[in-house]
Amino acid sequence: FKLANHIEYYSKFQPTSFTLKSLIDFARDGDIKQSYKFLRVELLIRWSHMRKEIDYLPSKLVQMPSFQLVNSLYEQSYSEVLEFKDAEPDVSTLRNFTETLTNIRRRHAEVVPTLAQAYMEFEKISSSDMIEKSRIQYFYDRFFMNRIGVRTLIYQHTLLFGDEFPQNSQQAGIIDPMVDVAAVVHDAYATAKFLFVQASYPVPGIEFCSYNVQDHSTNRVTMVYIPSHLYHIVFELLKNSLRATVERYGLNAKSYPPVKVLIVKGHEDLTIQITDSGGGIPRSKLSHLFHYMYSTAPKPSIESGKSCIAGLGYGLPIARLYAKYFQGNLTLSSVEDLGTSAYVSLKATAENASELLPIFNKSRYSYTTEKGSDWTVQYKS
Ligand code: W6P
Repeated sequence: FKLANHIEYYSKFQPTSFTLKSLIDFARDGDIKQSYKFLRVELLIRWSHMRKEIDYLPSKLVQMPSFQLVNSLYEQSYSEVLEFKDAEPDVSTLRNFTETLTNIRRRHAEVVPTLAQAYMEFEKISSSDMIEKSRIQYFYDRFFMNRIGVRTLIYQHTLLFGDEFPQNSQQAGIIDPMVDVAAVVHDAYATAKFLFVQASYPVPGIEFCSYNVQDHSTNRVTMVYIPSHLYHIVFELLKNSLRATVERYGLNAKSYPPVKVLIVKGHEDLTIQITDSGGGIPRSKLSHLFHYMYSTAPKPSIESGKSCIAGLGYGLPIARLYAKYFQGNLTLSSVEDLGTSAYVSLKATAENASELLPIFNKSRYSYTTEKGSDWTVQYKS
């Protein structure tokens, strides 16, 4: 039985979308057998949906060596999970499965930079037209979103049932029911600051303000979330704001305007606004910041030598995917020649935070990334 037949079969099933609430409930009450029986099917379903979409990409992109490398990783992982199709959940099978998942997570660690590489290779041999660019943008958004979802489920299983443990004892696997949002922003700022100092860059300050509209007894904002996802989002934005500020005022300015962070927990949304005075960007160029193509082009910068500040390219589009993954969003608005505000909106309650997952749907295959019938829909409770 060939892999293609399995892909055909499993792609007929819809992926199951979890909420943060349901993931926490399962972390408390679920057992490894249930998780095993569910995941050995769900992973194949989610991967099959993505594999089907590859057939609609420009074939020259798919033929690039880096793309083929990624493809072969997925085929290997797919086959490995498929091996468990009829395996009874005895102790050794379960241990084996957990180990397999850990290996898969490691195997796929470099998928994002490798696909960035593939895009560059493709651009070099045949400059893509607008339709190809938007197809690739559409696919990369969906493929990376699928990857975030798969890695979340895999990581959750290995943390709950393997011999790795979460960073924090109050966590339910990778989910922290009481993420201190300001503390995560602080950590991200500290790391960005460290990188800037390493690169002999000045570091603008940071100012905080937070309001908890749900609980008037405190202005401390906590939420149910995956701390590493929040960290990733905020780190990317802070780094951009700090860098814009330094580039605007020059390396030797006497002082720099601080980056301002506003955290508000409302009834429906938890919003983080990050505002800089880094000179802004014209509105016509805002969308470029989320484009995989523009991000792969080498950027001119005032840095001499190489440093980590310029980032790996896909920081912002991936940060937006993390925000969207649980029904949030990330937007930028700019006042040209003044500064930029980034808005991260997340669901304030764990019941509303359901995974947004791409669904393969041939008839709906379009060039846009608009929410529609080729994404899971959120059912209102
Ligand atoms: C800028 C460009 C940018 C991107 C993302 C976040 C903040 C900022 N500021 O000037």
